[in-house]
Amino acid sequence: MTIKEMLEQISTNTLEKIRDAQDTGALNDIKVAILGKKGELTSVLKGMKDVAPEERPKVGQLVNEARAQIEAKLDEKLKSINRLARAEKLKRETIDVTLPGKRKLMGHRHPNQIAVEDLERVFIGMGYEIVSGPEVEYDRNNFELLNIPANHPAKDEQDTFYIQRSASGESRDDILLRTQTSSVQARIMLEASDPTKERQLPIKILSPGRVFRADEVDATHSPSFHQVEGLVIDKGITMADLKGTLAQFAREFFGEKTKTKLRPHHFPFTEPSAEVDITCFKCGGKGCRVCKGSGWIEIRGCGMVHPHVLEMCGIDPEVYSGFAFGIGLERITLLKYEIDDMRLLYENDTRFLNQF
Ligand code: 2NL
Repeated sequence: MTIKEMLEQISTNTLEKIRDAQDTGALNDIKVAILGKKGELTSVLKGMKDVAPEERPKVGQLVNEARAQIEAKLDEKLKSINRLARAEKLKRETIDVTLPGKRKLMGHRHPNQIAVEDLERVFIGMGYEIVSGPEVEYDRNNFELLNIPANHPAKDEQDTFYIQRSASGESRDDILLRTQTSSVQARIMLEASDPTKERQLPIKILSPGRVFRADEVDATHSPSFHQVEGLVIDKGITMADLKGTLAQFAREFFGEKTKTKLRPHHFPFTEPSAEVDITCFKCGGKGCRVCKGSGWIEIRGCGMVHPHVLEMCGIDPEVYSGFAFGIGLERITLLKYEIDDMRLLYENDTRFLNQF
């Protein structure tokens, strides 16, 4: 066989193989077998030494032509394989944009959360700082510093959850679940009266948070509920500041026409103390179901911080005075949404929760 015939045969065979190749792997095998270092075409070139010198340029040209033709066909086939693969991939990934979408279930704020954020917004507007503290507290922060003495009924085990550290065999009665967020206020007062601490007087804080009482569950009680307490301490704070603050809060939270009244009361941590009533936001004071016919709604207690409390927290009552107030969050939520059973707030029945 002449070199020319050999070249023709290699070309014909190779082009056939290229045509039949199914994937890029097969194409690569062909490339190596023909054009590679030990490939068929390469070995033809190596046989050039046996060709007559005057024939060599002609044969060389034929080899180069065959090579160029094979390379071109390889390239063309590679492109067509890739084109096909791409078309198939696109077909697999087709999205039918006319299909109906899957509705995502969205969560939303719990009515208690809506109420606490509304409350916070009003007090932030009046310059208050929102603070928090631990739910597990020392007796000292929860009771002692707030003028609630050892024999006070609130400290009874029937009312307060005590934490027993029995793992070490040790039993102590000075760690408890806080019964009021005043424990946070006590911590802040201690901090502000310590000259080594960054926080100093005056104080203007709001402490929303979870509190605990050993109560049986019913329509108005739960062993765990939420309180929002406020505390302001500065030079020259009076009962007028307290009344003005609560009146402004009531107008912003319950409506512009809401009136506020203070009724004398007693708390161990304030002197004087009062309970806060507002005109019913539902009937405006005429008497209805929400206010049980009285025209007034009690929204909880307040007072001037007891001088003894200030003193125990390191603040001189001769220089500073302050007021404090406490609001039961659930009570506000129930009133605002006219819900008549507190248990609904904790049962997480979505038929109830979805209404807010
Ligand atoms: C209520 C209403 C109240 C306070 C909380 C308070 C906090 C400090 C000092 C003095 Cl640090 N008072 N908080 C005052 C009055 C009422 O909560 O009905 N509590 C049983």
